[in-house]
Amino acid sequence: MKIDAIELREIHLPLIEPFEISSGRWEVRRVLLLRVEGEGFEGWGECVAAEDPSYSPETTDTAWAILVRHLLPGLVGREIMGPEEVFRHAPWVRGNRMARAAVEMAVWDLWARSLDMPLWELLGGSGEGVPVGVSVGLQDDDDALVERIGRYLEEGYRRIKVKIKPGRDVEMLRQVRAAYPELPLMADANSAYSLADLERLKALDELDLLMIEQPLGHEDLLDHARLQAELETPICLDESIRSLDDLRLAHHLDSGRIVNLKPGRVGGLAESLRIQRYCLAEGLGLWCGGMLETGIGRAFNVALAGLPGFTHPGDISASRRYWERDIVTPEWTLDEGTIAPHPGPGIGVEPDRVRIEELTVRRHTP
Ligand code: OSB
Ligand code: MG
Repeated sequence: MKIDAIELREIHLPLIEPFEISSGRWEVRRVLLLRVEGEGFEGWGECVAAEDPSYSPETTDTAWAILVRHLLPGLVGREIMGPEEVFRHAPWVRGNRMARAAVEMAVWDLWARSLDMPLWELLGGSGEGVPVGVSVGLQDDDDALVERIGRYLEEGYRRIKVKIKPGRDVEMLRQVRAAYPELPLMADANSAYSLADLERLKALDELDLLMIEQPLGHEDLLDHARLQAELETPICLDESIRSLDDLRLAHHLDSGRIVNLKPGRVGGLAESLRIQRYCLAEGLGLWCGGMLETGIGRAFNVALAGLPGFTHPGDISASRRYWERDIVTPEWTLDEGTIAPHPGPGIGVEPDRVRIEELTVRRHTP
């Protein structure tokens, strides 16, 4: 297929409420959206980079620069054999996986639409609803957290992830556990600890958590291995896994036993599929994470999470958990704790062009 046109834009979309983690705080998402055209079809992608480098070194602005200067030039007019080789013209571009993923995923959508096939089917999924959980940001106090969790459980979410940081961890989780003894519960530290906190981290073992996500440094696989050897609770890696190569090393070291897979973090769906197959073959736990995506990015997560090997509910929540109004129709909704991919071609949801236009703050057409 020949890529006939590309349009990159930045939109600003305020979250319903601020989302706070140990390393940062989100209030308004500055999201890059990509629209690609080919053979009379259209595909959409979303860049998950955040406003500041508190989760990953990439940001909305670095992704914009890499896309405009290095990834998009040379793409329009190019004949491609499939989404996995969309960057054949730029094999020398290193890292910057969130920027790459935005293009790669837009081309997956385009490809699926040109085949008149849903993306989940193209990836090999069943189209069934995927079990989902919710990730709860740091709250002002423990009562607010317990109350908030109760509301999400009423909505049907099947697993609760709580953000933790030093001083807001063991005691706080004890309160949650006391209020909900049977709850499938886990904690995400976003790299807030070091091995100097070993005793505190070991105290988490008593809380019957499904897993502890990314307790240590965002690149520190060695200390994660040392920690995993001391803990009963499985460690789940998020920030540390930027590629299948990272995962192979983590597995070799036994740095963790579960992977939070975010397609944006690893450069797109092709690398996500490699990681999914590896986890399946090696018996590692796997689930699909989130980056507070709009309904466009969410569609890719829903399609991915339906593949074999996904062992836990994902951080894939309904549109209304994040936005007053999403930028796709229909919005993503929960059905008995699951979210189902739509049967239509590609990502199965339609971007709301009028609204996206209103939210646009800059655009670029290579
Ligand atoms: O660590 O998984 C994380 C959001 C932004 C950055 C990092 C993380 C998160 C989440 C939210 O936990 C997941 C979601 O609901 O999209
Ligand atoms: Mg995480």
